[in-house]
Amino acid sequence: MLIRFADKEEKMNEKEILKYSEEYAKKQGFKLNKDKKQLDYVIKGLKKNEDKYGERYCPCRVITGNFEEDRIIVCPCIYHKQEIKDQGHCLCRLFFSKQVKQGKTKNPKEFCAPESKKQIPSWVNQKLLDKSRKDNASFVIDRYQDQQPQCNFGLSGVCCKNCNMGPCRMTPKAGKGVCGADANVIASRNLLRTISAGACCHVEHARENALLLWKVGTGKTKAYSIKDKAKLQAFAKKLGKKNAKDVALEAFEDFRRQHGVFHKSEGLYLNWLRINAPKYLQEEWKKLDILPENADIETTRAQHATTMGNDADPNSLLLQCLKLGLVDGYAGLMMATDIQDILFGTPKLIKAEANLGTIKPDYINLSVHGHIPLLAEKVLEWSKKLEPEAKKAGAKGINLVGVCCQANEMVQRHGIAMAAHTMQSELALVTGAMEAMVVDAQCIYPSLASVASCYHTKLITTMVARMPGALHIPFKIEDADETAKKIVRVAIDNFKNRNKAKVYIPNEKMSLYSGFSVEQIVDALKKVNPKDPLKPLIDNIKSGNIKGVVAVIGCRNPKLRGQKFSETLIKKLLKENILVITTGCISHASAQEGLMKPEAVKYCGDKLKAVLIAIGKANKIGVLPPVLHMGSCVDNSRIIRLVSEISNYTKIPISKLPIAASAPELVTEKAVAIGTNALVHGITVHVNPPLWTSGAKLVEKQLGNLPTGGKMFYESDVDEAAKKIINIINEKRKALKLK
Ligand code: BF8
Repeated sequence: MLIRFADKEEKMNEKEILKYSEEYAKKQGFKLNKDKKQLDYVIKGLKKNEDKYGERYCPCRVITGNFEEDRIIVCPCIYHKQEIKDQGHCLCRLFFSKQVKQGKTKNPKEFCAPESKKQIPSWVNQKLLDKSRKDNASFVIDRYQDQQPQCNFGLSGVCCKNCNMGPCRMTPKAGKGVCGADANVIASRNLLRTISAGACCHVEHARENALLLWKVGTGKTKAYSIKDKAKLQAFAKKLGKKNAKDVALEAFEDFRRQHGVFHKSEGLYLNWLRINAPKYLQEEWKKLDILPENADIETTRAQHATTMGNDADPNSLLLQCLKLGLVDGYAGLMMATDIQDILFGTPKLIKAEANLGTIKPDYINLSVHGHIPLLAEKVLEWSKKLEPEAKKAGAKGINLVGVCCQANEMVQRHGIAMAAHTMQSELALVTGAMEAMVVDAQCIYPSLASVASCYHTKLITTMVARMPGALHIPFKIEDADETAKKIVRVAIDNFKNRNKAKVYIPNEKMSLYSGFSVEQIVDALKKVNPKDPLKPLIDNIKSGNIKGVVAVIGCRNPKLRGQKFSETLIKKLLKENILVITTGCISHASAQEGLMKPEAVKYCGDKLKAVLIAIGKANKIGVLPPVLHMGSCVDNSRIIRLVSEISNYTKIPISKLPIAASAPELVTEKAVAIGTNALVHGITVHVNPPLWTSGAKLVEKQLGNLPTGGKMFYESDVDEAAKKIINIINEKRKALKLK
């Protein structure tokens, strides 16, 4: 029997609701939220729901309109006691545990379902947002608001539609799905599917690169060449091969090895893992039986295992998650990065600019958005070659800019401006000054075609991306030059259609340094110690001048709304003398905040500041930026390579090093796969907003203490997140007997 907030049928006014809440809290040994603003927000929400639905439904949860389904969320809802036990307060923050010290005041709309479209992230230019609404251009923040409140079963990970007896969702009344799967089975199956989907994106990316390397190596294309011959030779040596073609064939081996049928004598698992991962970890993974046979077979097995009636053991499913983390890390991320470096050059220190202000009023603006740089590299080449045509069309030239991870790829090798992260991709079109946007794969909002139609912009899809209303130009390696030329000409021809009255480019841009590949970091350290470059880094970590290293990576998430969560977290870490490395959309966020330029040293503690000045001086750039840009999301492999090198050098396992990772605004399945890759290496990973596991306690517990030493934790309060990460670093230092 549910406890009803009020046993009487008559309606209550806000004062009465508050009084009932107080009495209930007292009776249960809870306390009410001491933040009057937050409290008032929830009380008003309860009253509003009572007026609208006849019941005081929890204002932060989804209401279906069917009382039989919704009765569990009549305040105080079925979840509140467990939530208070787990996190010190209920979801709406109406009731708190007496033991919990209430943290810093939050805007109530940060935790409760928002109703207002007025509240926008701090990084959104208000004028541009107003313009998007005036122009009827759809925008991610508005769509997010329209989705509120989001489904609570989905949020807690306890719904399943893997078969047509469902969809099923776990409730106190029905703790098992029709097939008998419980919350832990459902959540771990869902998680494995998520990681597998994310890994597929990176594996496809790596495969495209391997195909290009093979075509270059066999002379099937003249459009591309090998830019980093030394890196190719190094990989050829590691693989016992001599040339690009054979290196590519070894890469392909990682997509088809089948024990007893297709495998070479040198190993039964991924070549890219065998030649790159620390040996002690390969032994540990072997014992856990999670070494992947080949990328395709493991993703197929994950699909198979998670269908109804196969693997129903959460522990077994979580081990498969770790295996898929290895697939993602080696047959995806690392292979993609390595081959890109071989083909397009290994990044070196380079200066550039970020944010929407890099779109230029008098130029033909062309943006490359997506992830796989094969076509973008060619578009860059042709945008330079066709400059005279652009001038003939009346423009000052062609301004090529990058969006999302394609920006990270193009900035680290060529200094191309990072105009927008994924959540700003629509705003780049709302400027009214974008002649064309070419998209290839991943993180491309399906809304872009409709936004482009509000302006003169041509949206061009290639590779896997497709959208009704977009111009689709297929990409083939053999036709890369023709395709790129065609795309640049679409942009040039479209310049005449720009409506000047519809142009608004925000005056927001920031300088940054990029290009911190592991090779560049080692080169910079060589200026300090030419014979033993890693030594100065290790010595500074040992002495505490650098207290630790934290990778702050991943996406921008509309759930974070008004907060500058990532930027604040980074500043808090820098203050504690923790060096920050970054990739993905958080690189855009860091750059826009000015954290990837030398002046950001002002946010650092004195010890870290001194190290950055010393390395900067030795490299003649004054001061090294405190947030090192290591590239796109596939370049998270550079982070793994860096920590592996530190581990090999110090002979300390990665799980014991004073390092951590944070995905403070995680969005995509890819990001979950990347996080799993960090976990399988023994790294502690902070995730926010929480993934869909809160309804599956066993899964959450296991993720917090994995057999690889990796630990995942959620924290949505930025002060607490910083505190917890700093504690992790301090504990690891203590265990190593470092000051
Ligand atoms: O792959 S950080 S929103 S762009 S998934 Fe996507 Fe997330 Fe951005 Fe790069 Ni990574």
